[in-house]
Formats: sequence, structure tokens, C-alpha cells
Amino acid sequence: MTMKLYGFWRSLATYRVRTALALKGVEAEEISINLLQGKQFADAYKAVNPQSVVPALVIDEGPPLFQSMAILEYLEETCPDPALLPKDPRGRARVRGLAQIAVADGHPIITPKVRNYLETELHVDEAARNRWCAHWMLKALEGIEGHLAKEPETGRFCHGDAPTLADICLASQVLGAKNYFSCDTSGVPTVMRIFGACMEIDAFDHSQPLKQPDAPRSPAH
Ligand SMILES: N[C@@H](CCC(=O)N[C@@H](CS)C(=O)NCC(=O)O)C(=O)O
Repeated sequence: MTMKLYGFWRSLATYRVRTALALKGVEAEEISINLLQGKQFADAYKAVNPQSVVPALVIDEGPPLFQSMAILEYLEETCPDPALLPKDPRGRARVRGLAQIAVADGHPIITPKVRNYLETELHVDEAARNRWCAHWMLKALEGIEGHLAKEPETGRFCHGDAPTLADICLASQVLGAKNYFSCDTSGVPTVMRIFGACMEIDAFDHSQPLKQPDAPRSPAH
């Protein structure tokens, strides 16, 4: 079986898939689509993902899988070990709900296409664009914190003592909030405690944006 992950070092959505693959011990060749150079809009990549976003996962000659949550769910169904969803439906709903706060609410409104629209169509300056991103990234983390801090299912990780899809999505959100938009995360202590636990696991740590071969050598990018 061959797996090709179309992604980009800086992409938080790619981070999620990279981490899930690593947790499950699945090898994939990563093909870098340089979002800063607009390579997502090239015809060659549109043939893989007509939405012009990464990630996309191509398995053998099959049609590309797209959208990070759909890919995570596919990996969970086809490579169930280690499990990244709890067994009980209520627990699964909680994990998916926590994941979606990052994936569906926080991340979509800070992506390059949104920032480019703010810049070129609405003429929002760079400082204000960064405020926008920092604000919405932190809002999502606060939404996750609101659950984690008070719900008894929270353990060493978001749901119990082993990582789940929720932790993968939490980690992607924290990496973006801290590294890209310098958010003050002191108000989300449970999120940050769990982020720390995630980063002790190689699959999370080695998948980090700045540890990828296509990343620049310094964080100033
Ligand atoms: N909801 C999608 C988000 C995909 C997405 O927006 N990816 C970003 C990088 S993290 C992208 O490729 N953006 C290209 C652009 O904004 O032009 C997912 O989770 O896969």
C-alpha cells in the first residue's frame, strides 16, 4: 500500500493528519504544496483537491481523501489500533465535539485564504489581521477549556488518560495560537496542561510544523 500526504509544514490541518498517521504507525510520503507561494491553486494540485486546500491523502491509486476530520475518521476505521475514539457513543460525541471546536470553529477563519481576503478585498492592515487571527484562535481554545476544566471525563488527556482525536485537534490549535499569533494562553490552563502531555509523545512532537523538512530553519517566516 502506498500513501501520499499532500500537505505543507505550516498547515495546522496537515499537522492533524501527520500526527494521526504517526500515532497509528502508518508511513506516508509527504508532498509539500507551498501555500505561501500559492501552489494550492496550481492545476496539478487542483486535480488532487479541487478546493485548493491541504491536506489530501492518496492511498494507492484511489480517489484522494480530503478534509482533515474525514481523513482522521477514515484512519480510525481502517487502522483501529491504537484507538483514537472512545468506545461509547456519548464519549465519541464528546471527543468529536471538542475536536470540532478547533477544526470547525477556530481554524477555518484564520486560514491563508481568509487572511488574504481581509488584506486584498477589505484592506485590513497586518496588525489588525493578526489581531483577528489571535482573537479567534484563543476563542476556540477558551471554548475547549470551558469543557475540559469542568467535565469529569477529562483526564491526562482530553478524554481519559490516552490521546484521542480531540487531543490531536487541541494540539494543532495551540501550536497555531502560540507559534503563529503569539496568543496569551494563561487563561486556558487545562488546555495547556494537556498540550504539554501531548508533546511528550513523539508522534505529536515530531509532527510539529517547524520540525518538518520543508520548514524554514528559524521561526521567523
Ligand atoms: N477544514 C479543512 C481546512 C483545510 C485548510 O484550510 N487548509 C489550509 C492550511 S491549514 C489551506 O490549505 N489553506 C489554503 C488557503 O487558505 O489558500 C481541513 O481540516 O482539512
